[in-house]
Amino acid sequence: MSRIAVLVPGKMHERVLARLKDGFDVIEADATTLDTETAQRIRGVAVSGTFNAAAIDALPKLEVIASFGVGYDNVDAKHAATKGVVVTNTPDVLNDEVADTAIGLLLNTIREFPRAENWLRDGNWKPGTGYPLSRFSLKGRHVGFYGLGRIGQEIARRLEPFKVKISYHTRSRNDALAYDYYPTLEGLADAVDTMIAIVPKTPQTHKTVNADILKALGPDGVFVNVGRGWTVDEEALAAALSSGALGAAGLDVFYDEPNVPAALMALPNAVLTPHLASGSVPTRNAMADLVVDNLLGWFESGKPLTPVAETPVKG
Ligand code: A2R
Repeated sequence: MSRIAVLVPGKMHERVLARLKDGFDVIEADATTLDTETAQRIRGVAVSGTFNAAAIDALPKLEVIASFGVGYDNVDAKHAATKGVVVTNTPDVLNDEVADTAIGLLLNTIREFPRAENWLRDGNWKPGTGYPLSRFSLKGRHVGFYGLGRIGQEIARRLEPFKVKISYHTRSRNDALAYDYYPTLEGLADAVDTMIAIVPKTPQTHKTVNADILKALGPDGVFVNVGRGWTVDEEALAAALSSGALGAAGLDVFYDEPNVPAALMALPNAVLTPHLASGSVPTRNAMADLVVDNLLGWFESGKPLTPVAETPVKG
């Protein structure tokens, strides 16, 4: 019996490729450049980059797209749904890693550990000298979450022992949570001095962290983003950090990755990391396994493990 053909367009985690090659006929190519016969054979896709409507339309027998990562804004899940094509992502297996990263980034931003290390490595630590005291402390802060889903709640749980006050803004209140709820992002920004953004990239979240929100956080305010750069007006952020309207920022995600604006690069009060929140070997392996297990689940029993909200079947 011939094997099911699975397309892998673009770069993909080695473990996904190795496991897929055990059970599937793996074709590494772009969907829109395939010859008709090959395109007709493809029933599954494993992708970690973009898979748009044109790519979906190029594969008439497509049943499932397994996307690597929890954010699946790079896949046209709505279009897939209109064609009965299942889309899966890799939620939950990365929650702990991203939450750990968020706490590290928050502390690095507030206590300036990366700058202090550079200062030491540059040979500045001499008898009688010391790295300047950090302007800010985490102690006593009021942390507002913009987004409090799977990852946000893990970050919040980790923050509780730090004895900070925690509040949040989401579209709907979560009655299971004891934190203060703010129905608007503006209201949250007015109330808190520290904001952690962990919302998906959607039309509604575009550049919502703007000059007004940053100004509301204030000169002692700290902004951390581990969700998507799409959510932030980066020009306004750089201006606020530069003028002192905002105290400091820790950013793992950017609007146009891997292009980080020069204005942000030049700022001493910004801690910048290259979208590494889930980037450990164990966590990326777990994400890779979930990509493959979603494809196996679909083709073996018609049940993907983690279909996205738009998808026509439930797991
Ligand atoms: O709005 P709600 O009640 O659906 O809460 C979700 C919130 N959220 C928003 N909050 C305010 N305004 C919006 N327009 C909006 N859209 C979504 O973001 C929920 O609290 C949170 C998303 O949580 P999850 O769907 O569980 O996602 P997870 O696994 O925490 O990952 C978040 C994002 C990914 O989509 C990637 O972009 C990134 O983190 O790695």
